Amino acid sequence: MNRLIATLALGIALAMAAVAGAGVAWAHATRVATDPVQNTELTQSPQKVSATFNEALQSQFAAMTVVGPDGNLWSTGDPKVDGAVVSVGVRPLGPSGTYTVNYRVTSADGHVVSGSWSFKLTVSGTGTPGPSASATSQPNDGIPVWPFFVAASLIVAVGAVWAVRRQR
Ligand SMILES: [Cu+2]
Repeated sequence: MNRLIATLALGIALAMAAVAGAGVAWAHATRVATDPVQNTELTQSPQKVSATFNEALQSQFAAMTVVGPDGNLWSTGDPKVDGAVVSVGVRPLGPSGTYTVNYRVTSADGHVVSGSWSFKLTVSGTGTPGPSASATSQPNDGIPVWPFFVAASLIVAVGAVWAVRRQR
């Protein structure tokens, strides 16, 4: 009886691990393009930045920020989702250097997709920044959930093996 329970537990653990793993690899939205293109060198501020995905995004819960070389926020307003494109407005930029766009969006399948890319401003602008980015939470600070599923599955599997051994 104990062996049956242990086998069942092991089966469930493996199934959970498979589902968690598959969820990562399956059909959530992948980024196919950005504007500006990654590592582009610009002499002028873009009016907005955008990322295009391979499928329509959910319009809720989108986050997108632009953080400058000074550590300040240079994005302005709320991010906008339009089909497969998420964008946010950009202030007139300030110091030359690397600006990083961080985003977090929700796929049609419910999975949260986050990431970032950077572009360079080669000529300093005269814009004034928003608040310090460290004072606000950045979109891709989010911790992916699936490692916890895998960890939980492993714990169950180890417990199952232990239960089987104990019987001998
Ligand atoms: Cu997905």
